[in-house]
Amino acid sequence: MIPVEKVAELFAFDGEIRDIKPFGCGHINDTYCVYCEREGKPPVRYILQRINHHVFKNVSQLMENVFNVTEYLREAVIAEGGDPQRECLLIICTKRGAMDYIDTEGYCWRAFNFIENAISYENAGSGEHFYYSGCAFGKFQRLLADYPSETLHETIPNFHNTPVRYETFEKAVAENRSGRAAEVQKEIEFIRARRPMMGVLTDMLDRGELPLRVTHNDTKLNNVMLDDVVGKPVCVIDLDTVMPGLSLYDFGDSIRFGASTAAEDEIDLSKVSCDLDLFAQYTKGYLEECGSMLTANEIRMLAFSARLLTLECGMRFLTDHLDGDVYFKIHRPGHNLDRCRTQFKLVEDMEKKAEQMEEIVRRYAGAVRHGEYIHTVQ
Ligand code: ADP
Ligand code: GN1
Ligand code: MG
Repeated sequence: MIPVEKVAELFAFDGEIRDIKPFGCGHINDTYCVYCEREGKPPVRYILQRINHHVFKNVSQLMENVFNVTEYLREAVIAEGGDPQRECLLIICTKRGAMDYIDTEGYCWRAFNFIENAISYENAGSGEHFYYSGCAFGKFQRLLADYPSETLHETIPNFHNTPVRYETFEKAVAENRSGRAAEVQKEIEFIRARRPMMGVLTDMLDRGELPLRVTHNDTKLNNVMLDDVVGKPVCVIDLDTVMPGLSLYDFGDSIRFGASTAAEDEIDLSKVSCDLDLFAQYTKGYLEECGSMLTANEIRMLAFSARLLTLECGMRFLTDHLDGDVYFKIHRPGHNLDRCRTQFKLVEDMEKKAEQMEEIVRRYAGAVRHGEYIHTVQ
């Protein structure tokens, strides 16, 4: 790998680079924090990332999406009286004025402003973080409501097309590249038993029952920065998968990660369940921000989307386990299988709690309709 120090020198950072450290817990890109000292001014930090081009095959299209969306969001934040320095990602160009740098090994590097005085959480804690995360992604949906979705590139085709993900999974079982298929028969059967639910959202989209919107598609709790003092949302990050999609993909994916009582890779499955209070917190925050623009069908499918997106993610982890761990970063043997098992435990729990989840959605959707909760978070 090209030394990160050499790459950092090529970017138009303000000041002298003093330190560079690996940063964050993402499963895809390599992220670094670059510390710079400036004369007569406080030090400044930047985020420098090496994009995983095995995952994102067309990085120039990806960067075009990120540039266009961040510029659009900046205008929208300004129009609402927000602070664009903190509430938007800003691409820091190279000294030659390019948005990214392709190294001699073909890797694409790009840099952003560091969102200061803010934290990206790995778990929902008391629930307040998760409420604010719901506000953040709801606001993201609302601010991008009029963005022309057809102008965005599909950075990963069929990213949340669950039936296509299922085909890829069956191919991985048949090819069995890692030789692990025999050991995971129970998990394979778990997926096959849920075949009928996989096409529900894509079929509704095809029938015109759900609108195509601009969506984030990777709405993990750690992809939103919350203020480190008051906890309120500051900025949505990790915009690599912003594409046309369903609002339900964003809602469901947030719940699968943030409403779990345990980490995504917890080994003790007795600790894993879907916390209904956390589910309620997120639902409340999300609907406060964008509930009034969602259709009745979108609202009706919110609880279902949590089950579907959790199943889909577990299926993706199992596919990668079968393929020999080529997609998600792993930090121990069997890591993807551990992640898959937590997802399936969550799916089972959500199936049991389906009616209560529906009831929670109805409660907060009703509040939106009665005008109690429109855009209360400043
Ligand atoms: P990945 O696609 O690998 O998840 P992310 O873009 O989410 O990469 O970055 C990984 C982590 O780095 C985030 O979860 C967050 O903690 C941190 N991070 C990313 N961008 C910024 C930023 N602009 N300011 C502060 N922290 C950031
Ligand atoms: C990846 O990049 P990160 O860690 O935020 C993945 C998501 C998965 C998630 C599971 C581009 O997200 O789709 O839901 O891991 N991102 C991509 O934790 O595949
Ligand atoms: Mg991320």
